[in-house]
Amino acid sequence: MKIIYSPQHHLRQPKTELHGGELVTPFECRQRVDYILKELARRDYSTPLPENIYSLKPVLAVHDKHYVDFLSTVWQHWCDAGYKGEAIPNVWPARSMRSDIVPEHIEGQLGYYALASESSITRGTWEAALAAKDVALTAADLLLKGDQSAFALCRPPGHHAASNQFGGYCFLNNAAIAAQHLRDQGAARVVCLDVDFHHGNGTQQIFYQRDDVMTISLHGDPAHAFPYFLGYADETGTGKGKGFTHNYPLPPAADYVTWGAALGQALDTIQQYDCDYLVVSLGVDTYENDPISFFKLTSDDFFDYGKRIGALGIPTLFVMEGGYAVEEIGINTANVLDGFQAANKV
Ligand code: Q9C
Ligand code: ZN
Repeated sequence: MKIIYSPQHHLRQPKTELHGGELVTPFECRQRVDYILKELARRDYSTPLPENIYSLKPVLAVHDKHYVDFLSTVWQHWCDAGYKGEAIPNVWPARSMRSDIVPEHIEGQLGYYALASESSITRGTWEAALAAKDVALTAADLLLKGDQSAFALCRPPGHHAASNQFGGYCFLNNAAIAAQHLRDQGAARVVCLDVDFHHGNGTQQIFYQRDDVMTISLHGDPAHAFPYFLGYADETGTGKGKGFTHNYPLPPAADYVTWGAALGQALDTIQQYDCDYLVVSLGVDTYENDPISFFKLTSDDFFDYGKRIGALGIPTLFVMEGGYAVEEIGINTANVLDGFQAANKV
């Protein structure tokens, strides 16, 4: 399995994350990628390939043009407004107000395009997000050329990014951009399987009305976990997309017995759908020692579920999402990829 990676992820280096009423050092940090690369190098993986550069066309196939314009200029506008800190949203078009207006002031725009406040925007955020989408598209092109699998080591992650909102450390939805690219290059059906601890709200929203891209997410019950306002079991799609969204909200302290049973149902559903490609939003924040999550998967469990995904025999694109137990992130990620390949060898 080839690895695609861009050093440009270093351009995203926020100093702050609003967490528990404090500005802390962000959980989503550059060291995450360093640890993954280190572990992959220690195992049998070839040197990561650099990303090709793509236009904005595949981005605009899933994201709103005004949102993309906002992301590409927000840091400049924030600085122009005279603010000295990182760009953190602090007001939203909440239920009691209007959501049909995009304010002119950057503070208002920031709230309009944000779905949460933890993802401080800084210089370089947009450039890093662009590179992450190039990583995902380069890896998707490997599948289109016939590779059975590829790993897009994206950072920043993407699955919380909706068609016109950022948040949850995500700006461009790398997995959705890749899935749409696979469709546009000829695939009839694609499945996005999200195994990150958090609900893949962005990916779900982007494909909610469609039957050509199925989205499945296993995650901490949103009654108890971010993003709180999406990811419930009764969200199943709308219009012709009805029945093509699947959610498995799981309770606090869920271990591999519980999580693995939900995965089994998800894998059955995937088998019945007859897709050309599988895009796995690979977050390893389901790990028992993750600092912001509440599942109890062990490092061995990651190998086991990688094997089960591999046993499907579907060409698979792994796209990196979350995982914040930084020192173990490499082992857990590589275990999934190793498991996948072990299944594909037999
Ligand atoms: N301040 C991904 O895993 N809220 N995003 C966390 C700690 C946001 C997670 C609470 C979590 C976002 C890609
Ligand atoms: Zn996550």
